[in-house]
Amino acid sequence: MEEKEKVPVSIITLVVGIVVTIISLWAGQNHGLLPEAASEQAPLVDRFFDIMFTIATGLFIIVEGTIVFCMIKFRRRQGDDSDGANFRENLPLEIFWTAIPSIIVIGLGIYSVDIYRQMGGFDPNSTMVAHHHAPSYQEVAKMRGSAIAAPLIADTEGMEATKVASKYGFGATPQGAGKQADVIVDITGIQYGWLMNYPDSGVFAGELHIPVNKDIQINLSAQDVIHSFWIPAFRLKQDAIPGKETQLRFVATKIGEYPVYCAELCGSYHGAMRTTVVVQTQEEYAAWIEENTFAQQQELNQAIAVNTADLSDSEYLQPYSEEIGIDSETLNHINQTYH
Ligand SMILES: [Cu+2]
Repeated sequence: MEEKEKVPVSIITLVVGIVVTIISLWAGQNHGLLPEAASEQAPLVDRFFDIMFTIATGLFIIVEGTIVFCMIKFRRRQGDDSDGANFRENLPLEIFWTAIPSIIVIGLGIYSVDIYRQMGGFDPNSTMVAHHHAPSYQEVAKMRGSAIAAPLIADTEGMEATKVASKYGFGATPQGAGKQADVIVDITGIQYGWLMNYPDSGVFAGELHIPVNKDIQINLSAQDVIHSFWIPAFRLKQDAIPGKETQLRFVATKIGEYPVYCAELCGSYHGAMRTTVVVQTQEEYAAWIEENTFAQQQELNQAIAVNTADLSDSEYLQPYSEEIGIDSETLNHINQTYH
Protein backbone atom coordinates (compact mmCIF):
# COMPACT_ATOMS: atom_id res chain seq x y z
CA MET A 1 0.00 0.00 0.00
CA GLU A 2 1.34 3.39 -0.81
CA GLU A 3 1.39 6.15 1.81
CA LYS A 4 -0.68 9.19 0.98
CA GLU A 5 0.75 12.59 1.75
CA LYS A 6 -0.65 13.54 5.17
CA VAL A 7 -1.23 16.88 6.82
CA PRO A 8 0.98 16.95 9.94
CA VAL A 9 -0.94 16.40 13.19
CA SER A 10 0.49 19.58 14.69
CA ILE A 11 -1.06 21.65 11.90
CA ILE A 12 -4.46 19.95 12.39
CA THR A 13 -4.26 20.55 16.16
CA LEU A 14 -3.42 24.19 15.59
CA VAL A 15 -6.33 24.73 13.20
CA VAL A 16 -8.77 22.91 15.53
CA GLY A 17 -7.47 25.01 18.42
CA ILE A 18 -8.07 28.26 16.53
CA VAL A 19 -11.56 27.22 15.44
CA VAL A 20 -12.53 26.11 18.99
CA THR A 21 -11.20 29.39 20.38
CA ILE A 22 -13.17 31.49 17.90
CA ILE A 23 -16.41 29.56 18.56
CA SER A 24 -15.89 29.81 22.33
CA LEU A 25 -15.23 33.54 22.24
CA TRP A 26 -18.29 34.08 20.07
CA ALA A 27 -20.49 31.94 22.34
CA GLY A 28 -19.21 33.78 25.41
CA GLN A 29 -20.41 37.09 24.00
CA ASN A 30 -23.64 35.93 22.36
CA HIS A 31 -25.21 33.38 24.72
CA GLY A 32 -28.09 35.72 25.57
CA LEU A 33 -28.76 33.84 28.80
CA LEU A 34 -28.81 36.79 31.20
CA PRO A 35 -31.74 39.14 31.73
CA GLU A 36 -31.43 42.89 31.25
CA ALA A 37 -28.67 44.38 33.39
CA ALA A 38 -30.00 47.30 35.42
CA SER A 39 -27.50 47.99 38.20
CA GLU A 40 -23.96 49.26 38.55
CA GLN A 41 -23.00 45.86 39.94
CA ALA A 42 -24.47 43.84 37.05
CA PRO A 43 -21.69 44.32 34.44
CA LEU A 44 -19.12 42.91 36.88
CA VAL A 45 -21.12 39.72 37.28
CA ASP A 46 -21.91 39.52 33.57
CA ARG A 47 -18.28 39.82 32.52
CA PHE A 48 -17.42 36.98 34.87
CA PHE A 49 -20.29 34.87 33.55
CA ASP A 50 -19.20 35.54 29.94
CA ILE A 51 -15.67 34.36 30.73
CA MET A 52 -16.96 31.22 32.42
CA PHE A 53 -19.26 30.57 29.49
CA THR A 54 -16.35 30.99 27.04
CA ILE A 55 -14.22 28.48 28.94
CA ALA A 56 -17.15 26.08 29.33
CA THR A 57 -17.90 26.20 25.60
CA GLY A 58 -14.26 25.43 24.75
CA LEU A 59 -14.11 22.54 27.20
CA PHE A 60 -17.43 21.18 25.99
CA ILE A 61 -16.32 21.16 22.36
CA ILE A 62 -12.93 19.60 23.18
CA VAL A 63 -14.30 16.88 25.47
CA GLU A 64 -17.41 16.00 23.47
CA GLY A 65 -15.52 16.41 20.17
CA THR A 66 -12.85 13.96 21.33
CA ILE A 67 -15.50 11.42 22.35
CA VAL A 68 -17.36 11.66 19.03
CA PHE A 69 -14.12 11.62 17.05
CA CYS A 70 -12.91 8.49 18.87
CA MET A 71 -16.27 6.75 18.52
CA ILE A 72 -16.01 7.07 14.76
CA LYS A 73 -12.29 6.69 14.19
CA PHE A 74 -11.76 3.73 16.56
CA ARG A 75 -15.03 1.91 16.00
CA ARG A 76 -14.97 -1.87 15.55
CA ARG A 77 -14.49 -2.75 11.92
CA GLN A 78 -16.18 -5.74 10.38
CA GLY A 79 -14.36 -8.99 11.07
CA ASP A 80 -12.15 -7.46 13.76
CA ASP A 81 -12.57 -9.53 16.93
CA SER A 82 -9.25 -8.63 18.49
CA ASP A 83 -8.89 -6.85 21.83
CA GLY A 84 -8.39 -3.11 21.95
CA ALA A 85 -4.94 -1.72 22.63
CA ASN A 86 -4.06 -1.83 26.32
CA PHE A 87 -2.96 1.55 27.72
CA ARG A 88 -2.05 1.62 31.39
CA GLU A 89 -1.00 5.14 32.23
CA ASN A 90 0.45 8.26 30.78
CA LEU A 91 1.98 10.49 33.44
CA PRO A 92 2.62 13.61 31.35
CA LEU A 93 -0.95 13.48 30.03
CA GLU A 94 -2.35 13.14 33.56
CA ILE A 95 -0.28 16.06 34.81
CA PHE A 96 -1.46 18.08 31.83
CA TRP A 97 -5.18 17.47 32.29
CA THR A 98 -4.95 18.04 36.04
CA ALA A 99 -2.94 21.23 35.75
CA ILE A 100 -5.15 22.95 33.16
CA PRO A 101 -8.44 22.69 35.13
CA SER A 102 -6.59 23.61 38.35
CA ILE A 103 -5.26 26.80 36.79
CA ILE A 104 -8.72 27.64 35.39
CA VAL A 105 -10.52 27.02 38.70
CA ILE A 106 -7.96 28.92 40.80
CA GLY A 107 -8.01 31.82 38.31
CA LEU A 108 -11.82 32.01 38.34
CA GLY A 109 -11.79 31.79 42.13
CA ILE A 110 -9.41 34.75 42.49
CA TYR A 111 -11.35 36.74 39.90
CA SER A 112 -14.70 36.07 41.61
CA VAL A 113 -13.34 37.18 44.98
CA ASP A 114 -12.18 40.42 43.38
CA ILE A 115 -15.66 41.00 41.92
CA TYR A 116 -17.13 40.35 45.35
CA ARG A 117 -14.76 42.99 46.73
CA GLN A 118 -15.70 45.51 44.02
CA MET A 119 -19.38 44.97 44.80
CA GLY A 120 -18.83 45.77 48.47
CA GLY A 121 -18.98 42.20 49.75
CA PHE A 122 -16.02 42.70 52.08
CA ASP A 123 -17.44 45.80 53.66
CA PRO A 124 -20.97 45.08 54.87
CA ASN A 125 -20.35 47.05 58.09
CA SER A 126 -19.12 50.20 56.44
CA THR A 127 -22.15 52.23 57.42
CA MET A 128 -23.00 53.09 60.96
CA VAL A 129 -26.65 53.89 60.57
CA ALA A 130 -27.78 56.74 62.77
CA HIS A 131 -31.15 57.85 61.57
CA HIS A 132 -34.44 58.73 63.07
CA HIS A 133 -36.27 55.60 62.22
CA ALA A 134 -39.91 54.75 62.26
CA PRO A 135 -40.52 51.34 63.81
CA SER A 136 -39.94 48.40 61.53
CA TYR A 137 -42.43 45.64 60.98
CA GLN A 138 -40.78 43.57 63.74
CA GLU A 139 -40.98 46.43 66.17
CA VAL A 140 -44.60 46.97 65.29
CA ALA A 141 -45.19 43.28 65.82
CA LYS A 142 -43.64 43.54 69.29
CA MET A 143 -46.02 46.34 70.14
CA ARG A 144 -49.01 44.11 69.73
CA GLY A 145 -51.29 44.59 72.64
CA SER A 146 -50.92 48.32 72.59
CA ALA A 147 -52.83 50.30 70.04
CA ILE A 148 -50.32 50.06 67.24
CA ALA A 149 -51.24 53.22 65.45
CA ALA A 150 -50.24 55.60 68.18
CA PRO A 151 -46.58 54.62 68.41
CA LEU A 152 -46.38 54.47 64.63
CA ILE A 153 -47.15 58.12 64.38
CA ALA A 154 -45.91 59.51 67.64
CA ASP A 155 -42.73 57.58 68.24
CA THR A 156 -40.18 60.33 68.55
CA GLU A 157 -38.34 59.02 71.60
CA GLY A 158 -37.67 55.76 69.82
CA MET A 159 -34.89 57.34 67.86
CA GLU A 160 -31.49 55.88 68.46
CA ALA A 161 -28.28 55.37 66.66
CA THR A 162 -28.66 51.87 65.33
CA LYS A 163 -25.20 50.48 65.83
CA VAL A 164 -24.75 47.82 63.27
CA ALA A 165 -23.04 44.98 65.05
CA SER A 166 -22.10 42.41 62.46
CA LYS A 167 -23.90 42.10 59.22
CA TYR A 168 -23.66 39.87 56.24
CA GLY A 169 -24.14 40.90 52.67
CA PHE A 170 -22.97 43.72 50.47
CA GLY A 171 -21.91 47.07 51.86
CA ALA A 172 -20.42 50.12 50.24
CA THR A 173 -18.23 49.66 47.19
CA PRO A 174 -14.57 50.58 47.73
CA GLN A 175 -15.28 53.99 46.14
CA GLY A 176 -18.28 54.62 48.39
CA ALA A 177 -16.66 53.48 51.65
CA GLY A 178 -17.66 55.54 54.68
CA LYS A 179 -20.50 57.28 52.88
CA GLN A 180 -24.13 57.02 53.94
CA ALA A 181 -26.49 55.51 51.42
CA ASP A 182 -28.93 57.92 49.73
CA VAL A 183 -31.97 55.76 50.42
CA ILE A 184 -32.40 53.15 53.13
CA VAL A 185 -35.14 50.54 52.98
CA ASP A 186 -35.85 47.92 55.63
CA ILE A 187 -37.27 44.81 54.02
CA THR A 188 -38.83 41.95 55.94
CA GLY A 189 -39.49 38.57 54.42
CA ILE A 190 -42.51 36.77 55.78
CA GLN A 191 -44.32 33.74 54.43
CA TYR A 192 -45.12 34.66 51.64
CA GLY A 193 -44.27 38.18 50.75
CA TRP A 194 -41.88 41.07 51.17
CA LEU A 195 -42.75 44.05 53.32
CA MET A 196 -40.82 47.22 52.50
CA ASN A 197 -40.47 49.89 55.14
CA TYR A 198 -38.94 53.28 54.39
CA PRO A 199 -37.60 54.35 57.80
CA ASP A 200 -37.12 57.99 56.82
CA SER A 201 -40.78 58.49 55.91
CA GLY A 202 -42.47 55.58 57.69
CA VAL A 203 -43.98 54.32 54.45
CA PHE A 204 -44.87 50.63 54.20
CA ALA A 205 -45.18 49.02 50.78
CA GLY A 206 -45.26 45.68 49.01
CA GLU A 207 -43.25 46.90 46.05
CA LEU A 208 -39.75 48.26 46.21
CA HIS A 209 -39.60 51.77 44.77
CA ILE A 210 -36.16 53.30 44.40
CA PRO A 211 -34.69 56.29 42.57
CA VAL A 212 -32.33 55.67 39.66
CA ASN A 213 -28.56 56.27 40.01
CA LYS A 214 -28.73 56.58 43.79
CA ASP A 215 -26.90 54.62 46.43
CA ILE A 216 -29.52 52.28 47.89
CA GLN A 217 -29.11 50.33 51.10
CA ILE A 218 -31.47 47.51 51.94
CA ASN A 219 -31.55 46.05 55.43
CA LEU A 220 -33.00 42.58 55.21
CA SER A 221 -34.59 40.50 57.90
CA ALA A 222 -37.07 37.67 58.13
CA GLN A 223 -40.03 37.16 60.39
CA ASP A 224 -40.40 33.40 60.26
CA VAL A 225 -38.02 31.32 58.16
CA ILE A 226 -35.05 31.96 55.89
CA HIS A 227 -35.96 33.74 52.66
CA SER A 228 -33.71 35.09 49.95
CA PHE A 229 -34.19 38.44 48.29
CA TRP A 230 -33.23 38.11 44.64
CA ILE A 231 -33.29 40.77 41.93
CA PRO A 232 -31.97 39.07 38.78
CA ALA A 233 -31.76 42.34 36.83
CA PHE A 234 -29.39 43.72 39.47
CA ARG A 235 -27.47 40.42 39.75
CA LEU A 236 -27.95 40.59 43.51
CA LYS A 237 -29.23 38.03 45.94
CA GLN A 238 -29.10 37.99 49.72
CA ASP A 239 -30.58 35.72 52.35
CA ALA A 240 -33.10 37.20 54.78
CA ILE A 241 -32.50 35.42 58.08
CA PRO A 242 -34.68 35.51 61.23
CA GLY A 243 -32.83 37.27 64.03
CA LYS A 244 -29.90 38.31 61.88
CA GLU A 245 -29.89 41.43 59.77
CA THR A 246 -28.31 41.21 56.36
CA GLN A 247 -27.78 43.91 53.81
CA LEU A 248 -27.62 44.75 50.14
CA ARG A 249 -26.22 47.96 48.74
CA PHE A 250 -26.39 48.89 45.09
CA VAL A 251 -27.07 51.53 42.47
CA ALA A 252 -29.85 50.91 39.94
CA THR A 253 -28.92 52.34 36.55
CA LYS A 254 -32.01 51.87 34.39
CA ILE A 255 -35.51 53.16 34.89
CA GLY A 256 -38.05 50.34 34.68
CA GLU A 257 -39.76 47.53 36.55
CA TYR A 258 -37.92 44.34 37.36
CA PRO A 259 -39.06 41.16 39.09
CA VAL A 260 -38.01 40.24 42.62
CA TYR A 261 -38.11 36.63 43.72
CA CYS A 262 -37.68 34.69 46.90
CA ALA A 263 -34.81 32.35 46.09
CA GLU A 264 -34.94 30.17 49.19
CA LEU A 265 -37.58 27.45 49.39
CA CYS A 266 -39.54 28.82 52.34
CA GLY A 267 -42.81 26.91 52.36
CA SER A 268 -45.76 25.81 50.31
CA TYR A 269 -46.38 29.22 48.68
CA HIS A 270 -42.71 29.99 48.11
CA GLY A 271 -43.27 30.14 44.34
CA ALA A 272 -45.73 32.98 44.80
CA MET A 273 -43.33 35.05 46.89
CA ARG A 274 -42.61 37.63 44.24
CA THR A 275 -42.78 41.33 43.89
CA THR A 276 -41.44 44.12 41.72
CA VAL A 277 -38.71 46.68 42.04
CA VAL A 278 -39.69 49.96 40.42
CA VAL A 279 -36.74 52.14 39.43
CA GLN A 280 -37.93 55.72 39.03
CA THR A 281 -36.58 59.21 38.52
CA GLN A 282 -35.87 61.12 41.73
CA GLU A 283 -39.04 63.19 41.20
CA GLU A 284 -41.31 60.20 40.61
CA TYR A 285 -39.84 58.48 43.62
CA ALA A 286 -40.34 61.52 45.85
CA ALA A 287 -43.94 61.82 44.64
CA TRP A 288 -44.57 58.15 45.39
CA ILE A 289 -43.19 58.49 48.93
CA GLU A 290 -45.32 61.56 49.56
CA GLU A 291 -48.47 59.94 48.21
CA ASN A 292 -48.00 56.89 50.41
CA THR A 293 -47.04 58.84 53.50
CA PHE A 294 -50.32 60.68 53.27
CA ALA A 295 -52.45 57.63 52.46
CA GLN A 296 -50.98 55.55 55.28
CA GLN A 297 -51.40 58.30 57.87
CA GLN A 298 -55.09 58.33 56.96
CA GLU A 299 -55.35 54.58 57.41
CA LEU A 300 -53.61 54.69 60.75
CA ASN A 301 -55.82 57.43 62.06
CA GLN A 302 -58.75 55.17 61.35
CA ALA A 303 -57.07 52.17 62.94
CA ILE A 304 -56.08 53.94 66.13
CA ALA A 305 -58.62 52.28 68.42
CA VAL A 306 -57.99 48.67 67.43
CA ASN A 307 -56.66 46.51 70.20
CA THR A 308 -54.34 44.23 68.27
CA ALA A 309 -53.99 41.75 71.12
CA ASP A 310 -57.46 40.45 70.32
CA LEU A 311 -56.59 39.74 66.71
CA SER A 312 -55.50 36.44 65.25
CA ASP A 313 -52.37 36.44 63.10
CA SER A 314 -54.33 36.60 59.90
CA GLU A 315 -56.55 39.39 61.14
CA TYR A 316 -53.50 41.24 62.34
CA LEU A 317 -51.81 40.90 58.95
CA GLN A 318 -54.94 41.75 57.01
CA PRO A 319 -54.19 45.48 56.62
CA TYR A 320 -50.75 44.64 55.24
CA SER A 321 -51.79 41.70 53.13
CA GLU A 322 -52.54 43.66 50.03
CA GLU A 323 -49.25 45.50 50.22
CA ILE A 324 -47.16 42.42 50.70
CA GLY A 325 -49.06 40.53 48.04
CA ILE A 326 -50.61 37.71 50.03
CA ASP A 327 -54.22 36.77 49.61
CA SER A 328 -56.83 35.53 52.05
CA GLU A 329 -56.11 31.94 51.18
CA THR A 330 -52.54 32.32 52.32
CA LEU A 331 -53.66 34.14 55.43
CA ASN A 332 -55.93 31.23 56.29
CA HIS A 333 -53.05 28.92 55.66
CA ILE A 334 -50.90 30.89 58.09
CA ASN A 335 -53.66 30.62 60.60
CA GLN A 336 -53.83 26.87 60.28
CA THR A 337 -50.07 26.52 60.52
CA TYR A 338 -49.64 28.46 63.71
CA HIS A 339 -52.81 27.79 65.68
CU1 LIG B 1 -39.59 33.09 50.85
